[in-house]
Amino acid sequence: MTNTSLTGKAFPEGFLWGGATAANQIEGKWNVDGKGPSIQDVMPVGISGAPTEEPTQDNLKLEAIDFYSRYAQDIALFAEMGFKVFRFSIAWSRIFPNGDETEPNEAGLAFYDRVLDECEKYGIEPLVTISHYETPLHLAKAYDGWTDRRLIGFYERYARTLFERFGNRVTYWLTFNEINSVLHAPLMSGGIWTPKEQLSKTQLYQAIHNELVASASATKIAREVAPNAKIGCMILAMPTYPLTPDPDDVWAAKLIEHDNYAFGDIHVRGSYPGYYLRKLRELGVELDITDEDREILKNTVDFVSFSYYMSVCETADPSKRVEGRGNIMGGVQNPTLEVSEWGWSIDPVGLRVVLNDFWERWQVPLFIVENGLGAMDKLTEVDGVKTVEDGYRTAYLRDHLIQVREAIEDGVDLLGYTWWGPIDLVSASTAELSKRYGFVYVDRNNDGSGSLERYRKQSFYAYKEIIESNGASL
Ligand code: BGP
Repeated sequence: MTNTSLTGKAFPEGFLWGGATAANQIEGKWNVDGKGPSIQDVMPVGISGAPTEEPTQDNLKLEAIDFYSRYAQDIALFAEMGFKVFRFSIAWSRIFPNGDETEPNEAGLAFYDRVLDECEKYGIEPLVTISHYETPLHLAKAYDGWTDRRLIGFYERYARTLFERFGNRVTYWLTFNEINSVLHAPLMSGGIWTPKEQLSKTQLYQAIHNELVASASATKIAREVAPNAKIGCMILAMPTYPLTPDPDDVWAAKLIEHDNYAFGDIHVRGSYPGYYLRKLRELGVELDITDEDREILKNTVDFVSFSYYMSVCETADPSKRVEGRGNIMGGVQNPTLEVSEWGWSIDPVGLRVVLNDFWERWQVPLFIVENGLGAMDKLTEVDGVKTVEDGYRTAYLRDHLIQVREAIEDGVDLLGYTWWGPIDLVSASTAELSKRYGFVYVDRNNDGSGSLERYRKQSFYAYKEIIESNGASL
């Protein structure tokens, strides 16, 4: 059901419209200017297969879309669409190539100064993710990633370096991308080298604890060295509906929601909720939590950000389970929804549900920092100009934004919306280029061929118009 009564209503003044990316999916130049390898450089098939020992040429992320060389041109395209905000991540291994050094790599820092120069040129607000699935490879191999609490110290040094260097230029920061995804993708999300099947629950939940402490510690450091910074956590949001009205299905769905809510609860409230402690007890997990950890966790966030692509269902009845495909965590297929070419359910109303749930639960400003449609695009020519006729992408964008406007009308305090990814990039879960999200087409293919030229798709003009009217044209 779409409430059309809001047609023509603009979004709040100052609403931050823009797009979101991650270093490993756009930058390329994986070993240039002192950058060390990250886990992504050995994940040629994303999370759909095992990592390689060393970076291999078939890994599209090594060159990605070469944003490292073309950032000025790309940011100019974002400015042309009218972006107010650009979300990008800093590659940890550009700043600390191995992750455990004591001195940062100046050439890495200088690159992000150049990116910020371009943003400032157009009055685009940067939104910086400190860690987006890019743990330095050395930390994964030598420490088993976040299972080792020494990573807290390495991350603190990295975060402090960023706040000191960029704190006067960047207001909005996210500590970890989709922090809850570590439950499902321990290597990509937690830099954990031990294969998922061999990882014990204690190792996994200790890694989560270590990340949560590191996140809160970054907030504490920011308060000291960059007092104007606003720090947010970032959650993979995937509302879980009961498959049927059977109360057992309702409770099964609630348990999945708890798994994800826990990360927001801890970031916003500063301590572990009762349902989470119960889960740890039932799993027989005893965590190493110090008194100092408990104090650090009290450094709570200024806002909650999240990605939203889809919803799922859950059932307590194994005979009714039909597994759907989806963004990292998947779930039971919702029989009422259409799916994308990659099998992800398309559910604009689910975005309104998430916005209302999160707002009611946490009462801190929210930020939609990812939402988008991955599709097979066909480059074509209209009036002699190369473009993509991607009405399906514009429809997805509009349908979701209409629900966002409804949620704002419901009273949700929302800072902004960044589309994932405004320019074609390498996908995270499958490491391919044919899964295109962009308003800008990049001529590069799964086999690595292509000129890297950029072309405006038709959705480019649609988003431009939406931004220009501050949403009133929806
Ligand atoms: C999120 C990640 C992104 C991004 C997006 C789309 O989980 O934060 O990095 O890639 O999903 O997923 P994919 O690239 O697998 O299509």
